[in-house]
Amino acid sequence: MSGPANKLVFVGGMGAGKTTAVRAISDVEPISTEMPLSEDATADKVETTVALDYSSIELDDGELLHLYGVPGQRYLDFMWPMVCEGALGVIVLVSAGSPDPIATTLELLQEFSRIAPDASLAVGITRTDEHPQLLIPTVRDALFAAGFRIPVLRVDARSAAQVTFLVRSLLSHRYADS
Ligand SMILES: Nc1nc2c(ncn2[C@@H]2O[C@H](COP(=O)(O)OP(=O)(O)O)[C@@H](O)[C@H]2O)c(=O)[nH]1
Ligand SMILES: [Mg+2]
Repeated sequence: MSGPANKLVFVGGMGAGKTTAVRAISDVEPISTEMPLSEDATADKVETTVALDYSSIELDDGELLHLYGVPGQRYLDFMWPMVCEGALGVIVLVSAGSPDPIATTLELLQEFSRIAPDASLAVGITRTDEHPQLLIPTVRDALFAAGFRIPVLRVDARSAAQVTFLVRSLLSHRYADS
């Protein structure tokens, strides 16, 4: 699969906010493959993504940025290399209410920096309004200590402005690096 070059991937566990984030910043109606949630009803929602979200946005220069949301669950990891091929960036979304947000984030960063070594990385911590106990500087320090010097931002996936800011942080970090 040789995907388009202007490609940005959101990855995260169930309820991290991938579908919501893609929808929030899309110019067009997103395509989401949702399936009814079965027994492991750990999330407070009736559907969860088992495959992909896809949409696109037009950047300031008129270029199209393809957006993908891919599940972070291990048993779906066969999708990761396919979705990441040619990606310029990977944004790890993690809910502040997930059991171990820092460990979850680190694990995904380690996986995706291996799968997509040329992609820039950024982290968005969602649902901090519901779970204010998770402090962003704590997350940032932990990731930094593990070698990830990347943008780490609080983001409400429902907010187009906040998701756009996160995307811009990744893009500007990318161009600052090179
Ligand atoms: N309160 C709150 N809800 C959020 C935030 N971000 C996402 N959500 C909600 O979290 C739920 C799960 O998001 P969803 O996009 O379906 O997660 P996905 O499984 O990663 O695709 C949705 O109801 C979102 O509206 C946030 O920052 N605060
Ligand atoms: Mg989803």
